[in-house]
Amino acid sequence: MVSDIFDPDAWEPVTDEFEDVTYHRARDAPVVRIAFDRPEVRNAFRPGTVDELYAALDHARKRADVGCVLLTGNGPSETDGGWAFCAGGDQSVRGGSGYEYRDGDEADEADDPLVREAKAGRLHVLEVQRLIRFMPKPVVAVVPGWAVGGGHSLHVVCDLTLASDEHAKFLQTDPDVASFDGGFGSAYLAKQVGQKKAREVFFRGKTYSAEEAVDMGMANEAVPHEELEEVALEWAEEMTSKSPTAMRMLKYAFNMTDDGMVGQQVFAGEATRLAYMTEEAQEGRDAFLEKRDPDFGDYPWHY
Ligand code: S0N
Repeated sequence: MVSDIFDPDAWEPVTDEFEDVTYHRARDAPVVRIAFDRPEVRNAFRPGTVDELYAALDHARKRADVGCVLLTGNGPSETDGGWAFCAGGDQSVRGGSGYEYRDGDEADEADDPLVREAKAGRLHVLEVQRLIRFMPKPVVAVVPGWAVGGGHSLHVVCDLTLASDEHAKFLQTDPDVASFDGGFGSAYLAKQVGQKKAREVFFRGKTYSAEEAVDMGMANEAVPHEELEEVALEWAEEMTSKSPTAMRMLKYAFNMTDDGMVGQQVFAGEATRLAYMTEEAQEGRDAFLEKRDPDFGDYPWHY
């Protein structure tokens, strides 16, 4: 069972190799669904979860036939019926300097001690945040239950958030467990909800309903729980019907104002890709290869 509200007829597995994450592709649309699959711990992530999440997201990033990613959490928990998007870092594997691989997983089994050392105590969910941020296609957080701590930060960094009106709950516990997301989780949240509200989220640790999250501007819409995945797929189909180039340029344009030189670099990289597609750029390449001076005389100085 993936999730009570998952429609198996709409999706096919991309891989069954993962342990903590499920990864599906829509049968009839260029859309993928990536889900935390640890409902018994409210989809908290351990290092292996983050590795799998990164691998799935990076696969989706590179696929030219994928235009939208739905990021969600499977559920409900078989133990108590609770729903979660993600409850952040798994506190049971938190060591002295970060989250640790345990129980004979990949890092423990690595032959190379340098690899083992490099993998100990990492905070690599931040690499996942950057992947979502810089992915050239929209990522939608589909929130069926708790979005807490590092799970809250993940929904914040996603392009859109769709929430279950019944079970979605938004909570920042970072300072309760002596953790702090000083990047997108807090500063970018403040861009979405304003400084006072963002400080309240972290400093008071209140729980917000889906409706409150929408009112605050950190979620886009709340829909009936049973319809959550159906609506998410509709949103994805709508977005993937649009121009891929325009969508990519828009996402990077929205990012650029907050992302400094890196934002400029990412946006400019796409501008370079577009420029490479022109005859003018090809004249530059051909002149070099043909060992002659380039002739740009035919190309206009647009205004
Ligand atoms: C999610 C909560 C509010 C749900 O409460 P509820 O519904 O009453 O269920 P519980 O009975 O509490 O939980 C059910 C079972 O799930 C286990 N569990 C839940 N969350 C976690 C977790 N995070 N780690 C491990 N186990 C978890 C419960 O223990 C319970 O299992 P049993 O029954 O066996 O005890 C509530 O559970 C809650 O508050 N959870 C903790 C939320 C939390 O504090 N998360 C960590 C916050 N910090 C981070 O995520 C840091 C992330 C990070 O890596 C980072 C690093 C650097 C910079 C930034 C970040 C960042 O992204 O923030």
